[in-house]
Amino acid sequence: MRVEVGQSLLELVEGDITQQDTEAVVNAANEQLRVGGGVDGAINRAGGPKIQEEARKIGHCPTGQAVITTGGNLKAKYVIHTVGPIYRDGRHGEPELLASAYRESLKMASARGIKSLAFPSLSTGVYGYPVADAAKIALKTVKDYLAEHPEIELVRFVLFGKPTYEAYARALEEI
Ligand code: AR6
Repeated sequence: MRVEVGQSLLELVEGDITQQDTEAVVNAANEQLRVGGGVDGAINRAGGPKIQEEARKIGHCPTGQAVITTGGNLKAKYVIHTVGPIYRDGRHGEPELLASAYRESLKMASARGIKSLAFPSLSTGVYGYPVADAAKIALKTVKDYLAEHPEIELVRFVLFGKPTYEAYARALEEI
């Protein structure tokens, strides 16, 4: 599924974030920037130790912020590491922090002249954010950003498994 937003493209695909040929891929990291499971584990396995070496030097990333490292052996030249919120009940700033994680990743891309990037579904794995809610926030935040930032040509959401893909497809129709 793909839609045009201003001069940019917003794409939804079902697949594996480590296989993307966008200039950057976004990692669903933790504040300590220590290798975990899910997307983080997959990116570090596929990209090799250089990613973690650079991440360790950076050391920390607050929830809702983003940092950048090499893409190591990935096709993507860069990994943008962002930290989504751990979901409690949705009343502890989770929606704002999730939107911020997407926005700060996009701002990092703009600042580095990166024209294409791939996002996973931040916070909806280990961090427990309900997918239907997270999808709306993710897509709205990216759409709003692209409408004002034509320098980003492509944002691709890479959704793991059919249920997640379908949740995003529904959310894109709703917003
Ligand atoms: N490609 C695309 N999506 C994937 C992949 C993949 N290879 N693998 C899993 N997903 P998660 P979070 C999906 O847990 O909730 C780590 O331990 C997954 O099915 O990766 O933000 C970090 O170190 C789910 O839909 O991220 C943190 O401690 C989505 O990606 C913590 O998990 C996000 O799941 C972050 O948790």
